[in-house]
Amino acid sequence: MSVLIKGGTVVTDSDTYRADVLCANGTVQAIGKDLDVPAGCEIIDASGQYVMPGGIDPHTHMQLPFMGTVASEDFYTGTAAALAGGTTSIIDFVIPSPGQSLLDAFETWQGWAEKAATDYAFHVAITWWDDSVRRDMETLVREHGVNSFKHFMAYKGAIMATDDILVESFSRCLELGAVPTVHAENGELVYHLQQKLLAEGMTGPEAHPLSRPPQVEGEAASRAIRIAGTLGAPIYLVHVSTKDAVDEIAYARQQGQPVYGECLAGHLVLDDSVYRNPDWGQAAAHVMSPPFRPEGHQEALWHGLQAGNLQTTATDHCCFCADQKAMGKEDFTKIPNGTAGVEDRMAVLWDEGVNTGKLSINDFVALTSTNTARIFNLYPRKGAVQVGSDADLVVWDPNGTRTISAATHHQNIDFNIFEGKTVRGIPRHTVSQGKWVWRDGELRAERGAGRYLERPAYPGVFELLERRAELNAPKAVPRH
Ligand code: DUC
Ligand code: ZN
Ligand code: ZN
Repeated sequence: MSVLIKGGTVVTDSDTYRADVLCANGTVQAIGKDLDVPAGCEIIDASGQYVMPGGIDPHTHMQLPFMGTVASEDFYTGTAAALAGGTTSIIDFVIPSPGQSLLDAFETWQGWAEKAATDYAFHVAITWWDDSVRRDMETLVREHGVNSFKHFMAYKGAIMATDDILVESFSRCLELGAVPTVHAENGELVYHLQQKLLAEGMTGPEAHPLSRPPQVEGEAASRAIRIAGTLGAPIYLVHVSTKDAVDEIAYARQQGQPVYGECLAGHLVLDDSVYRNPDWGQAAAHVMSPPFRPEGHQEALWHGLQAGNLQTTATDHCCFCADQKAMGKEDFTKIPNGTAGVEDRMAVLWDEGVNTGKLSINDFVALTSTNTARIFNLYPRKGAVQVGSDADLVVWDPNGTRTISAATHHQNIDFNIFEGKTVRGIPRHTVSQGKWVWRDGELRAERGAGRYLERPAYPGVFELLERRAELNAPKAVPRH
């Protein structure tokens, strides 16, 4: 089965040109003007539209067991929704319970992910430490294609990685050629502030952002960056949400440190007023960590993207429905943390980034797929439109519109943080592994079609440094 995407404009992180794209056997077979139509080939009319690499969401939590419940979106429903949004790969997180073998947890997540409709990879969290963790990290890198390890600096008493663990694990990552990543929030401060707020009688969702103010993220970002810097390891900060953390990243990069930052579509457009909604359910539905931030931080994130200090966009897609959020009715610290977005990330970034002139269309590609593929060693299989790359593509209609709503989205959650927002610029068609799976509103996601993506380690930090230079290379692309 082959698919010809005809008459569109190909957009990569560096180039924009008119060409047809022929996909067969799961890969891109040819790119060129007026390609011949092979017998039996399906044709996607892309005239007036952009043909771009399918999105890669580097931060999702499908069916995560968390805070006494399990995320409502599973690997099938979540990846199907991703396809409807133009995203064709995800990187999810294996999160072992403290004391649990990393390899056992990895096997469990692999089992859950078998039903995925898109290709997927895993970061593995380091939630505790002993010699077996050290050994298992090597096995994961060498035998299972894991090249990134996640550290939660928050969630004290649960999955928090303390400084001793950060030092051991970052050092081990460096030896193995893997990228350490961090959820940067000072867990001790969060715990302290949570107890204080509860003692003062603040039990509702409005207390959530007060328990995790921007300094809590800035301090942890600085600490993680400096620990990595001292050891000579690279570091990637997930869901950077504050000016405080962007400034830490910018400063370190200026000193030549290989530091990378990710930001979430939600943090770019929402602020902390969502927690002051008098409707408890509406406010609780926005409880995630880090929280939405006071006005001003959003602009700092956009500047971080524009300046190249933040390189990737993600969602932290982690769905909990109203009945699950209700677990924290009497105590905000028990509201399961998480919001959705895997279906909406690309359209929100286009609407708020490209339509406003903040980003070029090439920046958009870099920020939705290519940079992630480069940092996590999936490029050019993913994040590219090249002969030989996987035929994971999105045909983007810059004039199409959609009003985002929980009533019409494909995500398995009863709430949408972008509810009512009308975006201009939508994924009209999505091709995954060479198959036309999103056809102008018709979703043909296939349960179990997704493949596990092995991500080889880098030989060492030096190659990473080279790639960082590549990422930072000035591009002669005018702003859109
Ligand atoms: N933050 C969330 O909001 N949910 C899952 C994990 C996390 O760090
Ligand atoms: Zn996190
Ligand atoms: Zn997360």
